Amino acid sequence: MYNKEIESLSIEELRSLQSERLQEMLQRQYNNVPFYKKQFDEAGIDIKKIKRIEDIHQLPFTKKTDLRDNYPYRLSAVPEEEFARIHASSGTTGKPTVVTYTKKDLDTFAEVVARSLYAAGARPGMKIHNAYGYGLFTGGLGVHIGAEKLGMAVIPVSGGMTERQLMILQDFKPDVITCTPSYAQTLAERCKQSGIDTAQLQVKYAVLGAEPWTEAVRQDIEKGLNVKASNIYGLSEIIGPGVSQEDVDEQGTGSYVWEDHFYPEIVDKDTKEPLPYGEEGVLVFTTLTKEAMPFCRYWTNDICTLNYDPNGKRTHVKMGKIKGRADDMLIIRGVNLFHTQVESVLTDFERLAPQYQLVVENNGRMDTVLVKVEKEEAFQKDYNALSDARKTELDEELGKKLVKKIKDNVGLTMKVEVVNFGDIPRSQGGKLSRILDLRKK
Ligand code: DLL
Repeated sequence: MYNKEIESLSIEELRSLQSERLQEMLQRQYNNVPFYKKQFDEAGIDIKKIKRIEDIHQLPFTKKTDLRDNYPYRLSAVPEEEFARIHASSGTTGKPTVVTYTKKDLDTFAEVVARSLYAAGARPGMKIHNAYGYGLFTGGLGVHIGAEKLGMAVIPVSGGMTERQLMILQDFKPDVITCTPSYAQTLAERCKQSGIDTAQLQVKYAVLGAEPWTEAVRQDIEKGLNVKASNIYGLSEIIGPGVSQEDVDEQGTGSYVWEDHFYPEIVDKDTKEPLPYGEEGVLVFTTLTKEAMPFCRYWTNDICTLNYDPNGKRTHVKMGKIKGRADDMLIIRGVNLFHTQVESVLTDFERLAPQYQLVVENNGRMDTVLVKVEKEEAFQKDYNALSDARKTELDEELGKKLVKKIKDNVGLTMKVEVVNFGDIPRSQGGKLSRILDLRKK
């Protein structure tokens, strides 16, 4: 463990620390941010009465629209002279959401990322290939400061320019790589195409996040890059990467939320009531220590579960993989659909690669989903040598199996088109959208 004392606090100790920190945080919000003062006053909340973290459910939520309405700095709880860093996440429309940090916030950021990298297998003295974008995005610089704090050498590659990434992977000999899972897939594929034997690379661990991914993609990357891959989660509003992290020895059991800094809740997306561990809902975070931009019950819109793992190395709660964002959920003929549900189904198809796209259309009567999925590279070579009739037969056979498996697992009948290897868009360095929605808005 990177910070054994904190990472193995007893639950009682954690709750008591969280309660103390919650009170301080509420004071900071109430005294320094007119928006929160008004919000608490209007809701008739006396923050002095919120003494225990268990009382947090009485407090109002904060949403992304509150950040937009208070653009750029009006949710900051410190004078602008105390800002030490400003990041922003690019909104798809309009202005970005701006997040501010004090010097102490940057120390916290470095601490939680250092813990995360350690849990992912990284150790002091190792080298990390950081392919997250440097700039307003929190990924690049966030991982950077955490890796330095852990005592690693950072190779600040940033995203894109894949040829150069391959050269660095071979020549600079990083032990750890960090990027989005979709870009790790791109890198694995390009290594293969360039004849790079990944067994000869020094890289052993991949720390992947910033977008949803499933076991199907994990297997693809672990095989393709010859690494152990773990999940890193975070969002700019809460700090950036390093809000939670999967331990590389506990793969598939969820990611530890660094609860001494970020208090997680799962709430029902409609009733907004808190849900018990194990139930799926919207993830909500309260920042317990942030100075420049503290958040109370921030509605992330990410859908997942929280679970306490009695066999885990740490005492902090774990969050399951993100199924998707509530605003990215498709509603197809009354059925809720996340693209990760289709991705999960792809694990058992040896001849298919987890490179896919969901094309959503409306045929005038109803919404339809076409799953375009690629053939696996090796299978593609055998396939190319076949007669046209046999090709059609194989495509149909694979398509039929997949339609059935999707129907069984997701509850929807979708059309499937098995396309050639390389036909689906790849990540060029950052987050990749797997959905092409052609319905008229
Ligand atoms: O993506 C921070 C980050 C950088 C996390 C690098 C991990 C690694 P934003 O751009 O603000 O911040 O986007 C945050 O991305 O609400 C989720 O919807 C999604 N997301 C982040 N990590 C994961 C993950 C960064 N591991 C939004 N799994 C979040 C699934 C993720 N979704």
